[in-house]
Amino acid sequence: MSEFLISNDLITQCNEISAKSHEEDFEKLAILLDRKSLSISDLVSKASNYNVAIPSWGTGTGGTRFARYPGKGEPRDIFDKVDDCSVINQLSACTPSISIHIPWDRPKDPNKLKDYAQNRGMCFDAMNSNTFQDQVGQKHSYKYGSLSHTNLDTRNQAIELNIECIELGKILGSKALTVWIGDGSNFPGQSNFQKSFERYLDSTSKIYTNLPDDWLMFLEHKIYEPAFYSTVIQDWGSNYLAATELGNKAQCLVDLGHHAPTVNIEMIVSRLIQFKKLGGFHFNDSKYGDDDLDSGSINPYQLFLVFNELVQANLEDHNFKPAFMLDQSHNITDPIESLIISAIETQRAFIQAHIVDREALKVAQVENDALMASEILKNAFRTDVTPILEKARLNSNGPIDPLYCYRKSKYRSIVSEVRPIIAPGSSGIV
Ligand code: PSV
Ligand code: MN
Repeated sequence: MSEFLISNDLITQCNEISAKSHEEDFEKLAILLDRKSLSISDLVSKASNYNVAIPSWGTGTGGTRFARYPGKGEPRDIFDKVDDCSVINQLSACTPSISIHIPWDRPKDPNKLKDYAQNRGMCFDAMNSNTFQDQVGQKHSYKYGSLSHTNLDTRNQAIELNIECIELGKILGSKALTVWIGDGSNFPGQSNFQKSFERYLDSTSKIYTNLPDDWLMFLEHKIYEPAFYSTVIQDWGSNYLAATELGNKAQCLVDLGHHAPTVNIEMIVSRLIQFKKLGGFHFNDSKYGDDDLDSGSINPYQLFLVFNELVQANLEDHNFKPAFMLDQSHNITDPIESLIISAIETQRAFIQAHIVDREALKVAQVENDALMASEILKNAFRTDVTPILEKARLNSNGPIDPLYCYRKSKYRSIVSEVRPIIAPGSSGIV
């Protein structure tokens, strides 16, 4: 039995308040979906099977390049982060796994961490290696790069950290390594594009050799930041080339914030799916750059269009199951609230994508009926699937209204009594 941190009695009490309106809304939606020959209970079970991983680093206040304003009761270590993630999972009922970052979350005793997480009903998702920041006492600096650095010793140090992530992940039960590097240049001429890509491929192939057979290696591209002129894995094209060079276990990971503002991300998703190289996602939202805002908070239609591609691909090939993760920075909200709502927003887009009338869409496409095709998509997007998400949570002993229940629990003030206030002043994460 998992030891949850929000009492079941509180969830039951909260649910009593909204039970009647939930049932009424559910009935109404069932009728509406039935008219479209869709079964609401099928959609509820799809929502129940939906999972998105929580980034351990998202549980603390993120901050910007300029400042970080720590919140009350911030997690002190990976164990507190596991606690917060378990609250997110208990209240969203769709986030049972944690993606951790090394060395930020390096456990002294990985077996103890695994048991602790299991006890909270959590498991470990992809491991992440941080070679974009120097740590105290580190021998070689990553100021001028890591896996693509001109110096062999620096590259080897970065390779070693990735191998350490794999070894730790094996104990924790993880099955994937996500590699994102900050390597790049700030000035034209500063680096030789071709040679730095060659060095990156050489380093990643050494990591790849250490990957267990049942693991995947996710490569994450990013257009800029911290490098502002060029990055080594700048775009999905470079990512695809690298993943293809490495082999089948290497897959591309799409972080929604890592593209130029006007790029058609859903089309990139489709291309990578077509060539069997889409391995995973980092969901977030943005208006200008890698803003790391809450998923679905700025452009929910784009999120839906991405899921439209994912769901279509999964209907065509049931084995297609990319890894879903959130990757956000919470600067002005309680990270637990943001992560609950964001997880649910991705689940919402997933269910809305299942409402798309695929047969009608096919006909509209063949007949070049552009307006009808667009209406079919908008029709699904406009459908309020909230009662389906509520029912999926209810079926897992979760709350109908997670935000209300979280605030009623006073979890943040309770933990802030034992978690000391962190001094402000530093800048935030990348
Ligand atoms: C980089 O911006 C990134 O998206 C990568 O996934 C990192 O691992 C994460 O953010 C945390 O900084
Ligand atoms: Mn990311």
